[in-house]
Amino acid sequence: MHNRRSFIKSTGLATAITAIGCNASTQKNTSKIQEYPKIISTWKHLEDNKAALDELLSGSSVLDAIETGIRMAENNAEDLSVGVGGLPDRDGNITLDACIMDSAGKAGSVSFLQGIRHPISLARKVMENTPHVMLTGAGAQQYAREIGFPLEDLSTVESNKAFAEWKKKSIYKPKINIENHDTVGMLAIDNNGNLAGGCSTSGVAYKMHGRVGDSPIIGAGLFVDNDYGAATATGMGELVLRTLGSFLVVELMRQGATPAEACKDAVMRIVDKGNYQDLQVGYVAMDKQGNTGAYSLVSGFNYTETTKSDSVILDADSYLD
Ligand code: SD4
Repeated sequence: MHNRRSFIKSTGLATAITAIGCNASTQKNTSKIQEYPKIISTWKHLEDNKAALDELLSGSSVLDAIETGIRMAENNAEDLSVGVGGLPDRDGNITLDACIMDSAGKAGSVSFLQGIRHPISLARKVMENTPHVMLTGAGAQQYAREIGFPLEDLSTVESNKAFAEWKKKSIYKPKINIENHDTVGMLAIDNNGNLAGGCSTSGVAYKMHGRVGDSPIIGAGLFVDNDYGAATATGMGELVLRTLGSFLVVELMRQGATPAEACKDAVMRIVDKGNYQDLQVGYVAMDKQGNTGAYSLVSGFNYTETTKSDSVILDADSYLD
């Protein structure tokens, strides 16, 4: 299980896919300069990472790169846990959560948002154009409408079909490696070593109406401290919320842990508290030098790392097989 990595060919990337010679679990948090710029994201987001990297390479800011990459994931109707085509709650409503953080430590977030295609962009507007960090529900939608975001039906044939199928039995037992994954948490570092991050999701499928997970909560689904590093989470949000996981990962890096060690320690914090049976949580992290790492509760979590020379999907080490 340990040190397992898989390299999956990207059809969407012009760059050749090659194995990089470092291992997430053995990277050291040293001053070694990694290849800049770099994008890392939860799950298989090759094309979204590439969009983010291209944005950076065109001269845009690291925050623009994050917004661009995540907007691409939100637009992808085949991704059943982000944006358009996201799986609904148990009443059939698609409700979206997202947050964003920049290099200056500013943060913006929206939660329990309906009918808005790009929650990440709205989170950025909250961060940049309001005195607040977080808007939720009808208020978030009202703000989106006021600043010109269109109201849209985000359901698709696929998401409606999946919901109709689920309603036949209405059993709520989230299986995150199987039906609820693809939530995008993305971290980026630019040529100057500046970090930014974002996270966007439709949340756990068939949740209670009004349920909000970790993804829009600063410190839970995402945390960026430009002096030390950044982290983002995926999986069963309740476990991440109870341990303020992404803040914990960054704090552990601040205390000297490598990204991989910090992700592992944050997962072990969940294990120590118990009540994690049959649930998944995965963390990815990047330090100020661009070193990266990941760890998950259960095997099956993978993440995507993209530089100018490589784009690879990596299997995270895990506590349970
Ligand atoms: C949530 N953390 O709403 C999200 C779900 C997720 O991949 O990450 N799915 O709890």
